[in-house]
Amino acid sequence: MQKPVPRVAAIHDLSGFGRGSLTTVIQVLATMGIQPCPLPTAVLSTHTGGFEHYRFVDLTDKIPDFIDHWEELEIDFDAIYSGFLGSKNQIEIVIDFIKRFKNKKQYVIIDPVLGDNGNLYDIFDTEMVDNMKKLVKKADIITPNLTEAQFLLNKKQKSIENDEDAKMWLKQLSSFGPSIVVITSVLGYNKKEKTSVLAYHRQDNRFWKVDCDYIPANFPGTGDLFTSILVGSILTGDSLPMAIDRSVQFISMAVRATYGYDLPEREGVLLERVLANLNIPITGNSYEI
Ligand code: PXL
Repeated sequence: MQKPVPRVAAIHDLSGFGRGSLTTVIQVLATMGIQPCPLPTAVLSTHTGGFEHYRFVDLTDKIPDFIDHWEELEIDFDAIYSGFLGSKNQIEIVIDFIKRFKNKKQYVIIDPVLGDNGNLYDIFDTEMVDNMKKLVKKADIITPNLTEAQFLLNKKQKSIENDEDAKMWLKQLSSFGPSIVVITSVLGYNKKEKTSVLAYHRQDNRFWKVDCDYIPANFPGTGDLFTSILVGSILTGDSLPMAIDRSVQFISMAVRATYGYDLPEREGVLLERVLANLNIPITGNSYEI
């Protein structure tokens, strides 16, 4: 019997305060009618973006035993979804997880979290980029931001300025393995006051672009929000451009709902205020390029 509720193995850290990683993944997937099965890679008091002295328990040594238990139970997943991973060992654990739980009707979604705004996060170096490339090869869908795409492709060029560039970057990332590539946070493509999301679906050989208004704010956790909504939308039957539209429209609404308050950006967007809007009808805003 087909499962009444799709099931996702969510391999991310759990950061108690600040919104992002598992707190975001669980809320988004559950609201979209999907069962999130968290496999926490680490537990932190807060995320690392803007908080000092955060407390951190690394669960790398414990995860294999948890995975063994899931295998004993013969749990099958409709998607395997990983995000922030703290070390080479954690990347290897995800690769092993995919090998053991992979089935034909399933999506493997990897958000290759490495950096933002042109830089790698402080805790990462170029060796981590090389390790992430190995994981990306195992994915069906990847969602790097512009910075991550640049590092994965080892590009000197810092942005994507036209359709020709966009198609080249997307195809090059897809040639690593994933049949769907989505690049987020592309600034200055065509119009200065917009940011764009670019996407490629290899089987259909189609390219997509979605623009959204640029808001001068930098809330951590919006990358997790974007990919979680994309996973939820695709698993509930949206096409790729509609899934991207849903993510982009929801995030702009969440940012707008937050921006008017004088709150520290490091606490993330007011997700709980807008969560119920995840399932409202959306307007198509994507263009084929
Ligand atoms: O949102 C990505 C992310 C996830 N987990 C932790 C982080 C970050 C980004 O900074 O610090 C712990």
